[in-house]
Amino acid sequence: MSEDKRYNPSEIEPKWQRAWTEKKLFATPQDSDKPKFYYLDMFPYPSGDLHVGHVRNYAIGDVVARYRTMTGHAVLHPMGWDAFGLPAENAAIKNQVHPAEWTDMCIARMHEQLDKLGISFDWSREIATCKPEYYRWTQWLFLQFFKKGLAERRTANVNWCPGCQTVLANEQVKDGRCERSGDVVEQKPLTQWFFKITEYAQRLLDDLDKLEDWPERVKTMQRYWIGRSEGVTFRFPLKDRDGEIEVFTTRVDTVFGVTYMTLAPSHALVDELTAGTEYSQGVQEFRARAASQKDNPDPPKEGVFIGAYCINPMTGEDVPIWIGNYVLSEYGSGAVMAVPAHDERDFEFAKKYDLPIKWVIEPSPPGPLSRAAGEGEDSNISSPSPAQRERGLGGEGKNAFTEPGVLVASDEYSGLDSQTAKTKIAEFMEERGIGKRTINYRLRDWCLSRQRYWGCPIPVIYREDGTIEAVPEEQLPVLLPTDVQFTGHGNPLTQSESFQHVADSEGKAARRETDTMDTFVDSSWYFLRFCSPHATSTPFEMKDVERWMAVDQYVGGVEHATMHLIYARFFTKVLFDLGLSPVDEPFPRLFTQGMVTMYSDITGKVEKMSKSKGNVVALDHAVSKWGADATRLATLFLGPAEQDAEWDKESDKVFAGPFRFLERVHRLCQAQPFDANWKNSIGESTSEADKVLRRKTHQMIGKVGTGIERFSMNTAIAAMMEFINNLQEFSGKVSAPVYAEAVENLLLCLSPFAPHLSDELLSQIGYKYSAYEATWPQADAAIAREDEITLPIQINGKLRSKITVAADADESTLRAVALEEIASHLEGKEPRRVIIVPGRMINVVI
Ligand code: ANZ
Repeated sequence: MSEDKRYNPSEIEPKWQRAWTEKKLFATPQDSDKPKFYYLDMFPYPSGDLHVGHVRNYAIGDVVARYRTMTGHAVLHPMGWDAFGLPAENAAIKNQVHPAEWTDMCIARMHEQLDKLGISFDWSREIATCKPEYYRWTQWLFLQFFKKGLAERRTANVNWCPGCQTVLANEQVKDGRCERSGDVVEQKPLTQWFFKITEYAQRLLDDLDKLEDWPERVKTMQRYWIGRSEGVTFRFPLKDRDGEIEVFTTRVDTVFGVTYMTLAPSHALVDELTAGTEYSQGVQEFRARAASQKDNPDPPKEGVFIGAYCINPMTGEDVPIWIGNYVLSEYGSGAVMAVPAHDERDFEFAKKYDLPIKWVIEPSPPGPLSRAAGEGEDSNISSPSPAQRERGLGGEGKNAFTEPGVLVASDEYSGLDSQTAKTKIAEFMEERGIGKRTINYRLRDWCLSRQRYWGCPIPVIYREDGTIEAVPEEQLPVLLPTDVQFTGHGNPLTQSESFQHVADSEGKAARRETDTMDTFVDSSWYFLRFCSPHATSTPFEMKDVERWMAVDQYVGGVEHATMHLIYARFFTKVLFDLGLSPVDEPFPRLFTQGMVTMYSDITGKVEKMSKSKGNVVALDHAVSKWGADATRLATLFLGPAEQDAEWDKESDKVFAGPFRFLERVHRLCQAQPFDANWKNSIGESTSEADKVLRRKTHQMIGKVGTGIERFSMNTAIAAMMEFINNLQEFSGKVSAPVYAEAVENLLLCLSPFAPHLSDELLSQIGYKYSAYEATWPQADAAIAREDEITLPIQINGKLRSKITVAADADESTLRAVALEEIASHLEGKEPRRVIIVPGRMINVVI
């Protein structure tokens, strides 16, 4: 073969990329009658350099988008940038370059790299959340929430770095210290903005059932995050003073076993109850200690007595009040009626501080139901073990008994089962007006304000009297000022005079809000903006969102299972209620792809590919050495897309196979002269070789299509790799039309994976257009059907032999042929059983 006929991606690829761009090939079809398909990758933060881990994500998306286009869909496949956020601001502090400039640089870099990969993005729809034309509408949407009462200001504790004089995000706190300055981080109450997502908790939970095409584990994570629990809220009056403590409990049946009360350290009553007492000092010390453990998800349970008592409304008993580090200030009412006999946390706490433990629930005696179940696994609950009896009687158990059971030592409720007692006690409390049944959610309102520069300014002002005024819509966007310094101290926006000093609607001096929004706000509506990226009088136009929403396939990392995917669902529901969105669920079909990992010399472990771990194979390097097509293929061939995949440390090994495969495609597609007229003459092909190659061709088409639809890109590629062996085997042995059918279909099937090479070779066989404009080939089932199949024969589960039979052979034929084949193993005996798994195998039991 002459030199110039070698596969040379560096020549082919830029040529086709130019051709596609010139032709605007990937422009979204606007007024097409075709069914729409909106494919969306979670848009990235523009961090600058892409590596092969990123390539995998975009390559998966590109395969699906190209495939859907070829199967007759009008595809929307946009790309944009989640461009506000901390890294740009940190870069500004470090390098004294404005975050906007820095971000633009990174975006340009990443755009260029994605172009080198030949991804079919419609770049005319590119958006960046940090641009005024985008954040103007983020502000507008905030105002709609504000007007609906869904955005409000209240006090909340934030991470405060005394050194930097600034609020830190959780991810900036490492082991209780500021990641940048190393100062110990404090908890400081500050006024913050919240979106009232808790008002949507029940709908967010219920509608998970509608999302049939979501991975079950993502739904489970959302259910847990929302965390619905049913219980009773009621009050313990304070002893010897006015006031009461409200508690939320899911186990009101244990109320006769309360032996102390535990408040969150920051509970509003704590200061009031300890002011001026000897306990005040201890409380302060305890709070400081608890704050320093904030990052420990499961610190040892600790607390202090605060010198006050309340009264159990059901027993009239005095209950000592403690504060404890395991009580969350933000859940329920921030107070727990402690029942150490029946709650593990309370038990651990009571043991530590020698507090009384009172047993009020005993395991149920075996009832008719549990007897019917016989030796079921629940038997230890229904029939008490000696240890459980001992607990029930003497309270000497080593653990809490946390199951429901039968009440003891509970006045007139003794003898009732937990469920009945819960209802009766709740009814009693409701009648007396001391409590009521409530539903609680773990989900918290979304704190959206950040004391940072590089985010979307919150469009409100404060009048002199402290009241809030929304910035009039026609004055949007509230632009980020440029007269600021990035020193790392405080929020730069508070230094800008021009930004802060404004006039209110009456012309009086007012002050502008200097908080900006959490970047999750920006990413909660970008999928709508992609439908109308250039709208200037609305965030997006109804006709466009009606055309494109919902997203037909959303793809991203499972790390977004909760925050982003809950916030975006919440936003969509609010917009639906406001009449702004035609759908109330944005992403009916979700796929979570795995990460690419690689051994890191720095940590000595296999880790997610990342610059900081020094285990990165850069996209630029990969493309310049192996070409875009081989790079795409290499990342897709790593394994099932939903699973993490390890990149070999000897990186060239990963590329070599896919590259050789493409070389063979390049060579073999030119091995026989191409018969451009094959469709008309193929019916005449009759030779055995013709028949076999045609069958392989149609089998390959089928496998590639199903592979793509199941996100099983590696099996689709494997099918083509296998097919190239067939092509080699049959080249020169089959008729021209059959070879042409094989070549043309291989190139079309390959085109979503290796679009440059496919278009190059298709052009050589006379295509005047791109594979992207062609129709996806149809697998003909009749041609694909095997004449004969080979079945393994097992004897007692061990592989012993194989038979080749007609593909449609019936069971009795299979049985006869199989038994004859293994006659020597049978030694004249009749087999006990013959199990035939059609099309798969035969198992003989002897
Ligand atoms: C008494 C009790 C007795 C409880 C018992 C449990 C078992 P979920 O299911 O997560 O909603 N609790 C209430 N508020 C709390 C807070 N702010 N921080 C920590 N724990 C809190 O849990 C509800 C249970 O968690 C409540 O029921 C309360 O303890 C505790 F044998 O009340 B329970």
